[in-house]
Amino acid sequence: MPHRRFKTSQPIKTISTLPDLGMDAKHIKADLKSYYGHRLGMDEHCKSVHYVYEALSLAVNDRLTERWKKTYNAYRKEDCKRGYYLSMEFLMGRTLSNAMLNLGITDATSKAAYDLGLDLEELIDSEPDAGLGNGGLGRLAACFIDSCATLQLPVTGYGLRYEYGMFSQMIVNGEQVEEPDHWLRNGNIWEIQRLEYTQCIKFGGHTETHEDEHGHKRVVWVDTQDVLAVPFDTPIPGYQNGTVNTLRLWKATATEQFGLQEFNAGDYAESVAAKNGAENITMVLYPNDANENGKALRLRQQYLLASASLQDVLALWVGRHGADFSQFAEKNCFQLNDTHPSIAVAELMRLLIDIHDLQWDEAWSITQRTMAYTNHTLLPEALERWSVNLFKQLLPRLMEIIFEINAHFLAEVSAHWPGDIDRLARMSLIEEGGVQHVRMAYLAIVGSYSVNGVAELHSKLLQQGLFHDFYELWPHKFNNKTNGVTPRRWLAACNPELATLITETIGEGWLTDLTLLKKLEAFIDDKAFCERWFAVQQTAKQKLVDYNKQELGVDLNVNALFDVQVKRMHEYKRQLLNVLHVIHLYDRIKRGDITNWTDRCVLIGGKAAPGYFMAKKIIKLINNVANVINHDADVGDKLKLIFLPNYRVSAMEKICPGADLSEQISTAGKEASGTGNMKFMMNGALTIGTLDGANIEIREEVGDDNFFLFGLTEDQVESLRHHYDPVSMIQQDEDLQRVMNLLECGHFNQFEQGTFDGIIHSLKSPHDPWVTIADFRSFVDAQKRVEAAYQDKDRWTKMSIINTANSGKFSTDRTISEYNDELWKLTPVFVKK
Ligand code: 26W
Repeated sequence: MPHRRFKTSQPIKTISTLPDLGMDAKHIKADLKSYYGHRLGMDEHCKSVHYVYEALSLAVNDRLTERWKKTYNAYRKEDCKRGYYLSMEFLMGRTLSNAMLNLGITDATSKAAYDLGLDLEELIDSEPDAGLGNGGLGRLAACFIDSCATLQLPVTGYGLRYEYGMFSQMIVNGEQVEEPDHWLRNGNIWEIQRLEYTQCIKFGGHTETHEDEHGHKRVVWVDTQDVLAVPFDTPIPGYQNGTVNTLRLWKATATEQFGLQEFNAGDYAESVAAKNGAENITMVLYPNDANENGKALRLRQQYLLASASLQDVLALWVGRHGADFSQFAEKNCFQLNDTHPSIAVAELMRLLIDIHDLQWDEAWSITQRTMAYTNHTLLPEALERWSVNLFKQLLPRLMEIIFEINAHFLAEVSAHWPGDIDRLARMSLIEEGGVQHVRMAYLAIVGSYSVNGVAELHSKLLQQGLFHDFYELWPHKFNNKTNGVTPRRWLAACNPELATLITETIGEGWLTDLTLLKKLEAFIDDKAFCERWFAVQQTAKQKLVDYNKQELGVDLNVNALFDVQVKRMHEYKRQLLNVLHVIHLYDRIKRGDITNWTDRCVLIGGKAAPGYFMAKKIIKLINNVANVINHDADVGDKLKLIFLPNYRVSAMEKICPGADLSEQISTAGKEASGTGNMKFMMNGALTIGTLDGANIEIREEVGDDNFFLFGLTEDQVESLRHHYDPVSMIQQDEDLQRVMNLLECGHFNQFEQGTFDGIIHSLKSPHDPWVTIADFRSFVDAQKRVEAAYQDKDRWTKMSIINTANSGKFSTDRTISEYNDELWKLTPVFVKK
């Protein structure tokens, strides 16, 4: 029993009455000083920015906490339906500036800081990123919970509190070197440990079956090695609306019993070491993006998340409704962020049957009415499959339940398609052949009432391809929810100058109804407005120049076209195509083909999974090409190539306001949606892109004239595969031939012979899945259209305005409203401010 309770409620009432905190500069300043001096024990001898950051954050956090309690009580009082977003990743980034914005105290805090002689920007920049995610999927989860709070929906995020987040990336001799990201080193003032909600998680052991007094079969899971899951809560404020929701992250710790065997055997040290085994579960985020690797530790992580979260929700339910689960499905829903938490389907069955005494059919009906699954990728290598042997060993009871779900499911398939043996094998939750595997995506589909993709094209391809059999069986389950990004972080907080210009032009209100940005279109012929827009863009570019100078010591020309590609390094995203184009521009300079030249800075950033050899080679290539180009006197300001190390959320906040051109150049059909594309568009960058993911919808919104389209369509890519001949394409294109010659003659690796052979080979292979060479000519032509547009400043500015004006669809407020209207059906709860 970790927490003792009071005998009467009297002292609780007395100590819990608090006056509302002041939201003005005076009160914030007083609290900041008090925290600095009293809580942190600092005085004039302290030279560290960190303590001031901490004092300010504590002051801001107090203002979140008082709203947090009101929200919690409002939800309790309403007894409303609740939503839970289950995700292995929440890529939150920094908290302070977003908290100030959403509380509406940015100006007051700036004034407080100014009065105290503090540089607020410096304090904000001293906060480490909470990098508890890989990329798009993790950041989407963070944007989603921001929108849920802004829409006042009672949604809790459940995830894992990794001790080490996404590794930090260093570049040494052009190569990626990974360093552990100990983001909690200096503590984390935003979280509260909630020991009283600790859950116990079972692993290993075996099951025993017996009959209970009613003659029902009962299974008990025994001889387990238990681990505790301790929750840490972070407040998630809505935009100036009094709502503060919760992100609950679980940390694994050892039970008292853990290592007891060793202890009793007299081996104290071994027993302490055994505790590490438990704590290791949430030690580190797996840095694989779109590549499953079947490691037991990851399955443990997934189970800990699912089990702890479901037990937590069930405890809340039982506390209120006792053993009556008849309304559970009407009052609760779970959104599974990809298959990573999909073991929750089997775990909910286990908890309802083994712990809460429900019968199979009732438990299954509840499960199928509460779970919903979002798919985030079509890449086959990303689809999670766990070996049945591993499953049996680690989670024997869950394996039994999955087999039983499968038996019921296959009976349904047989009834639908009698005698269709092939289909049974195709659809089974268990993949046969050599080693048996559990197909986690199929478990998620079978156990859910909804299956969605994250952009129109992606959802269509799921139905026609990957999940076609399931679509035929249950067409009603399938739907699309095009992604978005939160405009609070990705416009108002990261680009305050642009936000101010927008508000001065179209008034307030757009930040919570982003479609209002459309009103900006009325001003595209207003000369004064266009000039201001241009000036704001130039200021943002200058900031990016300063950032590059400070971080990398490089000088960029603010008048050059800033051409940016930042995202995880992956062959399908085709950073290589970008490099081929850069080499082509370099070649043009070298051969004197520079009439009407447009100066260009190409910025590329992103992390490669540590075990992804080819992605790491591409980083090396970018750095080597950059080294040659940036040191060539003939090139000068005409062309620069920069690799931005350690790309992360806080870096994107500096990068996206200053970009002119957004590179969204994946092989058509491979990028499920993309969300970086939306951040750039919202900030007025123009897109050069393929007909892939949400690019298609971006182009629909801005119109063909305001989007630089190139490349094969998804259909064309698929039919090309049968007769793809990159070598002859190279022969037929003189520019491309010259680019390949430069690569092949070792121009970029003079002292590292053969280091890019793998890259060259993959580009020239008729089996290259990403058909990079096939899109080269079309890409170069589109880049020429970009240059022509950029040379006409007035035209470019108009296009930029049109992009921002039409980005309204890509707010996660729209996405979440669709999830809620069509799937969750939660009622907003207004919290008294
Ligand atoms: C098991 C290893 C693993 C890890 C991460 C497999 C798959 C993933 C994710 C699905 C990768 C991911 O982040 N996908 C991205 O999700 C974004 C949000 O929906 C989309 O915008 C991106 O297009 C998609 O690549």
